[in-house]
Amino acid sequence: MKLLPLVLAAAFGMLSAAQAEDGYQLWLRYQPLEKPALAGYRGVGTEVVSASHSATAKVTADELVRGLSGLLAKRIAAGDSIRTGGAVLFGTPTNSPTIASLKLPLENLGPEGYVIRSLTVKGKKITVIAGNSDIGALYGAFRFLKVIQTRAPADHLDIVSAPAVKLRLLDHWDNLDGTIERGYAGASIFNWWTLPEHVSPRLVDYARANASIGINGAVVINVNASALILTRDYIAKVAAIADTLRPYGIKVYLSARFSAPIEIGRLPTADPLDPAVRAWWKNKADEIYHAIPDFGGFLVKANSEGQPGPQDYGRSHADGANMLADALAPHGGVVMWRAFVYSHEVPDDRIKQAYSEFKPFDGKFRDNVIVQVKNGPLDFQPREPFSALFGATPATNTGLEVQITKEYLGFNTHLVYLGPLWQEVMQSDTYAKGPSSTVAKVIDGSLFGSKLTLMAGVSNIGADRNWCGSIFDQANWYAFGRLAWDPNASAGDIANDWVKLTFNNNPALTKPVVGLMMGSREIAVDYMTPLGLAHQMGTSGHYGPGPWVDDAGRPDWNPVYYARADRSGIGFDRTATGSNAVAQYFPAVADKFSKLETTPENLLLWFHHVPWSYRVASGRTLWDELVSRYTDGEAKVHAMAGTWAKLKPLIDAERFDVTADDLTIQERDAKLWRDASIAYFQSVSGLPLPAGMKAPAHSLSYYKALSWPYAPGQGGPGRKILPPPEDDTQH
Ligand code: GCW
Repeated sequence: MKLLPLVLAAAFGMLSAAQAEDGYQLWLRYQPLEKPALAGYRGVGTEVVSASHSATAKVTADELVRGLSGLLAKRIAAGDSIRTGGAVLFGTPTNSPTIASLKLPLENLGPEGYVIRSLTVKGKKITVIAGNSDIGALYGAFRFLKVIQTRAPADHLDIVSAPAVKLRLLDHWDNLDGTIERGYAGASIFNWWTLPEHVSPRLVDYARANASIGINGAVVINVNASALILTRDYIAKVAAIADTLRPYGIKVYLSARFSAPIEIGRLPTADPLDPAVRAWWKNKADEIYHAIPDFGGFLVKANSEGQPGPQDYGRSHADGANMLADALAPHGGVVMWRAFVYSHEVPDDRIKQAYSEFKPFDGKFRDNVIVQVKNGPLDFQPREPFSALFGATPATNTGLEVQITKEYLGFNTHLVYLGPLWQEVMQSDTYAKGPSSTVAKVIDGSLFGSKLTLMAGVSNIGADRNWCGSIFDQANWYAFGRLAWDPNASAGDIANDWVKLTFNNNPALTKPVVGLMMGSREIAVDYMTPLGLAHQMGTSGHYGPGPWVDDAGRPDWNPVYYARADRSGIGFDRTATGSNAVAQYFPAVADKFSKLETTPENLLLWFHHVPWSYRVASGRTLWDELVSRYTDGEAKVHAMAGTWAKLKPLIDAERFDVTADDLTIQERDAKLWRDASIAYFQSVSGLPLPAGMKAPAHSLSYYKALSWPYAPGQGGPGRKILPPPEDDTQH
């Protein structure tokens, strides 16, 4: 008799979940509810019903069966008509006469929105999940499962939701050799070598996870792109990925190397105004769409960090983007053209360059081009102000790029939840059209009425069993999807959901864990780059402190370029007396950042060169404050580890232990950051440590001599590309 639960568990596909808590199942664990909670879901019933036979409807039914049978620990059947009371009916008004007859408020929800309603139809209690397309219903199904996973009431549901942003994309910086630039979770999940014949089943779970949070596109290779991806054999491989992701509403996109017409097309030039080049891209687009009819489009990094681009031929970013846009337009594809451009040949403050390059071209881009702007004007630092480009180009589609992988925030071993960082960006007020012109409104298109909207996140996914390199980094993937769906969502609510889905619903656990997450980003800022400092990381690998570095090959890659510390003070003067970057913001913002007194303290050294003796809000001198911030950061990581240790009885051993180990690494790193930074800045300021502050453990020369040649995430294409042989297929 004892066998029965085990047999049932196996039948419902729950066995693997019970066996290993290795993080593979992410937030889709569907563990059986506790007995008291189960009682609340009796009305959900035992049937999943749909009249649609599309591939998407099939995976929706599979997910509902999997989720409900796991959560409710009972047998759930899938069918095409309601037989008993207590069914879950999903579909669209077109494929379900029942849904059509209900006249649900679907008109303004677009192709991806959904309605979930608890109803009684012909005397039977049902939960209806309806969209205008099967994809909308799939999103609704995941939302419905979340209701039960988080133990929210499910008997009087009336949920209406639609995404605010059209393109919600993961940008993979995955290389064709399987490495990932800035990837800390193992090798790429795209196994180019065995594609297209073998598609890893893991890609199905990848698609499920993405669909569950509304992600609807993936750029599958690095922006530092290899042109090989555009060759016939690789297009076939990409097509196999596209076929796998399609039922989940996910389109594939490719990074396009601007010089591909030369490298694989045998043309002498890649000049965007050259007719042969234009024809080459047009043919290439036709070829791709022949293999992948719903191909999303191209992402381009051009004339940035050594990448080729239109400026190599004296042409503009608009010329380059529009050429590709024209090639894709007949097929409905888009071009995402990155604004992350800067050149060491330009003698201006690096953070001003994207704005200077793109602002003059406002209105010059085709409708199917979207300029993709990093959240801050520099490069995914622990804290930056929002990029001045948001709001500055009303006649240009403008999308937001954030980095989910934590290149500058402790890789995969530091517990840093990025929700608050992204929320801070979204809620920043650009003042483009007066107060309340938030970045969120630029991104969702409401500020300027843009139709093509985008939020892209640089993926943190790899082939590690837990996908992201740590359990808590899964929260960043999750939060990205949720914020792309709703840029005004609260980072705290998202964290709360994630903890419930990932661990359990016990408030003794959820409260402290959400607390850990919500405080974590500010703590990382303090031990790495407090008070508006930026880019103080070691060269290349970007691991660990390197505030003294002044030989990185280009001035604007050097930490000393950013901190500008000297005997008199520290910080980058970006006011009118300095680089005047403040002038790129709208007047209300520029005024605020121009004055020392009105600049938020957390951006002080970003905008001002401040004397060491300046008194900050705490009453301390700037020097004392800087030392205290580093010290606080380190102390708070120690406290985080203590909080986690107390949670041991509430978490499975596997996920508890690995996270505890990561926190030990984070403590070690925070101490290193604190000590090395203080040792260096003290050598510059010549000031004594504030009373009671412990001295760095080592001398400055010790810290300077440290190096981490094997810091992960430094893989790159770097291969010589030979054009493939001419197609000599014998028909
Ligand atoms: O953050 C920097 C990274 C590069 C990256 C670049 C970019 C893909 O250090 O590795 O290259 O930004 O965003 O293009």
